[in-house]
Amino acid sequence: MTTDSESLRERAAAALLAARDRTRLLTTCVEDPELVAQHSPLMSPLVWDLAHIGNQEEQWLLRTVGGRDALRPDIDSVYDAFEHPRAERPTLPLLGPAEAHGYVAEVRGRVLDILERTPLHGGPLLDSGFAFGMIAQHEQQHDETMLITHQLRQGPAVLTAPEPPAAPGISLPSEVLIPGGPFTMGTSTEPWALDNERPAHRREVAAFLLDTAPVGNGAYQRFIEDGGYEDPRWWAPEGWAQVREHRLRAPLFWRREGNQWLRRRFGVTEPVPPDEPVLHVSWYEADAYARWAGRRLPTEAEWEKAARHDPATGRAMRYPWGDEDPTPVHANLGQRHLRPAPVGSYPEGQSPLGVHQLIGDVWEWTASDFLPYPGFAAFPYREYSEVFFGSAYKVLRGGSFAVDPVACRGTFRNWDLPIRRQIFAGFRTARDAGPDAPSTL
Ligand code: AVJ
Ligand code: FE
Repeated sequence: MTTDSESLRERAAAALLAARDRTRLLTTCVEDPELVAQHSPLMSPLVWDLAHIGNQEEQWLLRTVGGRDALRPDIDSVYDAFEHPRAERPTLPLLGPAEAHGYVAEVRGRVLDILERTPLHGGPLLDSGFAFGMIAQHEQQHDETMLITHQLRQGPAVLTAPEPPAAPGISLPSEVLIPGGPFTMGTSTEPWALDNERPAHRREVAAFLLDTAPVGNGAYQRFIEDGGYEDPRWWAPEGWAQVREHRLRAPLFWRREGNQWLRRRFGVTEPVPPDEPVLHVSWYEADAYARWAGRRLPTEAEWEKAARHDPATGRAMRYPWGDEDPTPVHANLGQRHLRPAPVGSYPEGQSPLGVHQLIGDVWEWTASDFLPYPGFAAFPYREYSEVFFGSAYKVLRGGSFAVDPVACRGTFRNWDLPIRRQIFAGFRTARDAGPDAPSTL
């Protein structure tokens, strides 16, 4: 990556523009009443996300980086995610759709002017245009959140996208051996990496076997058909309690009709495709499936070693395929498609050891709690990551079809509560390799 300041500026401007194009799509494809409505108590009204995107941009880029006077300090509190849980956001004095669109456009106009005039060095917020990259990632993360809201929304389809590529008809081995030995986890050099991805540090990982691809719907159906949701042996106690309380028997959005499973996907009901990674399962469902299969979820360190460690050089790469930014041949990212791609669809995205689809398609639940790396320092604000550290949240890795490349890399960490099912999450499983397995180094 070049660090020439004009190209950094172009990169920042392009990232902001791409995020805004997507935000506009997600907030103009429905009528105004649908923007203001709350489609699920788990989500904000779309119009809250829209103005929250602008408010974060105002706070960080206009006020902090640009040193300009505040534009709408009166609305900071309404769009503070910590002051107001999602369920209560519809009752707040929100900007209406037209006002919210006008507000984000006004902020953006000033921010592009600031980007032109600001040196992209001289401190951690400015270096390599970090603050601009952080805000582009923030907007893209809310775009994914808004896409989840669209998936929860009732009514006919409003979003369309081309189908993902068909998988080449080659059969893959079911699992891949990842040799034991140390690797470098996290990063101290990726310019737009967020605080929780830092710093780079060595980790010892024992040899293990990892599924070549995420668990597919067909395999998950065998768990269901084998009585997986009726047998407490497979479930963590809290997971079993959730199964009982909500009478769970399949992933969210699935419905049984006769002897077929159907699912609703962005307003369309269709048969569940067996070769596609399973989606909309909680951490508890992933954990139960793995136990039923005689396996376990990979730890976060195992996942990252599989995704980044190059056994030929001993070096940690940015992505499974190398250091090159993702392109459409590498991974299903960026909402180009409105679904995960069949297993085996991205041979060019595989890791040196032959693990497929680590990046894109579905977020992958890991066994790990969301914890800071040794040497972690909150930056630029504690509420991005630090306040979430602890045992309440589980880490997800790899990004989904709904994640933009700007917010996806081998080091990127996402987290959520283990009960959550509306997010675009699936999983893959692992097992220990045992004492005779090979080791690097
Ligand atoms: C990293 C996806 C868990 O959406 O809650 C958005 C990202 N942080 N605004 C979230 C985020 C502040 C965050 N996740
Ligand atoms: Fe936010």
